[in-house]
Amino acid sequence: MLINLTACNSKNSSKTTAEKYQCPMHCEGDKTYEEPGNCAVCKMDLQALAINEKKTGEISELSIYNLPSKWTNQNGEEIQLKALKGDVLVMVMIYTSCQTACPRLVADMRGIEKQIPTDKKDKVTLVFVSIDPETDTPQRLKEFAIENQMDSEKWVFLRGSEADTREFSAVLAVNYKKISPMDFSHSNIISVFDQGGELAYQQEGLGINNAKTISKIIELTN
Ligand SMILES: [Cu+2]
Repeated sequence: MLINLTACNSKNSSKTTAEKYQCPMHCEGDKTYEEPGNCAVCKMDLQALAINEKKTGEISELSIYNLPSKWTNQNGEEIQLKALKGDVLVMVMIYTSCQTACPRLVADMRGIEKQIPTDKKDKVTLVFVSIDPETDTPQRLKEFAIENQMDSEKWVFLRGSEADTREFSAVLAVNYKKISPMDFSHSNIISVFDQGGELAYQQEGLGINNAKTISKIIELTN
C-alpha cells in the first residue's frame, strides 16, 4: 500500500516586486536606487525599471534557476533548470513505473494542459521530474513520453542525480521514500512557477479541482 506523505509547508507564495530606479545613461553601470531622484553623475532623472523585469531580466534569490543541478531530458540532452526560464512551468515529481498515484498525476497534468487557452499554450512548459533516476533513464523517459502522447516540446521529462533530485524535492516540498525495490511513497503536488522560476502556486491531491491552478497559469501568461 502506498502512503501519501503530506507536505506541511506547501504554500501559496505571492510577492510584490520592489520598484528600482536607474540612470537612463547608465552612468554608474547597472547600479540601482530604491528611491526616485537624479543621477549623481549626469543629473538626469532616474528611470523606474520596467515592472516586468522579473519576467525577462535577473532572477530573484527565490528562483529555482539559481540551482546548479544538472538534469538530463528525455532526448538525452543535459540541461540546467534555467534553460526553461521565460516560460510558466507546471511541474510534478513522479516515477514512470508507478502503478497507482503517478498515472493519475500524469492525467492531472494532461487535464491542466488541455485547459490552457490555445494562444497561451506556447508560454507554458509542463515538466515531469523523476524521483527514481536509476530506473528512469532518458530512454525510459522518452518511451514514457511517447506512451502518454506527450512527445512534443512542451512536455519535458527530467532525471538527475539522487542528490539533485532530493534537493529539488525539498524546494517543491515534495516528500518521497523508497518503500520496496520498485516502489516509492510520495506527495502528490503539482507546482506552478512563474517566468522567473519562483513558486507561484501549488495544488495537492489526486484528481482535485484544478480551477485555481488554471487561473494562476492564465494570470501569469497574461
Ligand atoms: Cu506514484
